[in-house]
Amino acid sequence: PDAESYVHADDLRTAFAMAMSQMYRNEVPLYGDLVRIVQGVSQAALSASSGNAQFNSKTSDSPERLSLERHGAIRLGLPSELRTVRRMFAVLGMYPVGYYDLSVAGLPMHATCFRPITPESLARNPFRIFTTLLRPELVKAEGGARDLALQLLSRRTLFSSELLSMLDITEQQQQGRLCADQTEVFIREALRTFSWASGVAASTIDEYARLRSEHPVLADIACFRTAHINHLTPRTLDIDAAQAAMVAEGMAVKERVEGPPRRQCPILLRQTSFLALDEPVHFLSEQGGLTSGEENLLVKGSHCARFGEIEERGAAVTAAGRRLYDELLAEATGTARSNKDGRTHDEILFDTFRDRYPDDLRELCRQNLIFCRYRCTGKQPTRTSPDFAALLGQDVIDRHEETIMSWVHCLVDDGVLVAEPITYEDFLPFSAAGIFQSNLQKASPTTVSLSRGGEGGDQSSLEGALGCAITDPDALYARAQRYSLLKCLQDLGLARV
Ligand code: OOG
Ligand code: NI
Repeated sequence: PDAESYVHADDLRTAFAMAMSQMYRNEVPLYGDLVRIVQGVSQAALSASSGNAQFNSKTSDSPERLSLERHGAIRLGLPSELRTVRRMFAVLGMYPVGYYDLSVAGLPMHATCFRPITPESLARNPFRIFTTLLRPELVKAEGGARDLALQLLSRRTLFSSELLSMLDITEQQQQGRLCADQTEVFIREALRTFSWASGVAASTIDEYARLRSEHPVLADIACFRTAHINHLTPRTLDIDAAQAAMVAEGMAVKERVEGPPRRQCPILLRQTSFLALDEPVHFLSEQGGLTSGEENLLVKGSHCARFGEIEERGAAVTAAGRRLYDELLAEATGTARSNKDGRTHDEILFDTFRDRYPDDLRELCRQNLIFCRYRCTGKQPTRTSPDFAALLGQDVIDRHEETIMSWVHCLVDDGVLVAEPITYEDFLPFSAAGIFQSNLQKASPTTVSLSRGGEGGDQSSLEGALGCAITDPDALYARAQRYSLLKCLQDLGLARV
């Protein structure tokens, strides 16, 4: 095929995300209600703030783009499943970024996020999928739940042969791209992998109950024939207003918004959800009855896992910014737990961050707490610059970071440069844990599933399963900031890039 017949991964990702959204609205009608509520809140926020420059910079997106999904989540059982999902997402321009150890929250899983990595692709469509993988070694062996889960997983095939052969072909094509005439089939077969499949289980109801009593997430992963998406998440411009609107419509909503408190200068990620629904499921009447016909699907039961979420994103924070966030979050969580003075959790969070996490752009930049993209305004600098003449190439900023940054901050104050926060594109492990816990009924305390508590993450085994390295998100933000600065130096005639 010639160059024009290939689809750009960014366009394919947009088509895929839209098809997934449509599928999920069909499968979970309440999710459609959520999207409608969020759109209403965004419209109201837009009209209330027309003319507010700071707000408008957050909303340079068109109204249609505003309501597009920003992420979804799937849970996988086997390393081989993750490997194929990695190949599938590569076609969509999504690559594994960041490692999330969920054992810190008592979940026998770890995760990565498949997302676009270049600023251009992120600007075109930032859709990402939070992808968890079971860590069977964290499920205790006694009682047989671990073996049962692995046995059920070994019997299922998540991917159609059509999809698999399409992946083989695509990987041989130019830059691993799909041809335009393959798009429809690819999206259809990819979505099949993530569909609810009419709620037909791959286990008997007894097997389901055994796994569920060990840990609900085990049953969610191992008892189904597909890696059903468990939620999708559109963006909201005002998550507190959206949460209130969800409550006003009578939705059962997560108790509180996860993440940092409400701020003038938003950082990281705030999220909330309506609670997972109890949905009808048809279980097999006999063990291993997968290949038999419909008559096997006799036993009615239910399963609670799928929900709808909303998110509001702020600035990506530096390592220092993250340390401060983690510290204040832990302190607020501790205070809320031992709460004596009647303040709500949200009030405690707000009070803990106030005065201790700077909330204006200039301070955030000066204290090197957030990543920014810098731009020249066109105004000429009047102060003398450091001597850049001898410095060329990528590492000019690394080697002279402090000198350059303090000079940059002066140029921002002089109006020669403007700083724009770089949006956080990733997730937060404790927020993710909060989302998980709100949407899975708790494991009974006597059957807590972690066999070896607190031994931490295992990034190299997740990378082994993926068959590639996981990109460090901070390296991407740092690169974007550095690139924008080099561009400024160049525009000011101070360095060659
Ligand atoms: C994933 C939960 C993580 C988020 O928004 O933090 C997540 C899951 O429930 O499988 O999506
Ligand atoms: Ni989510």
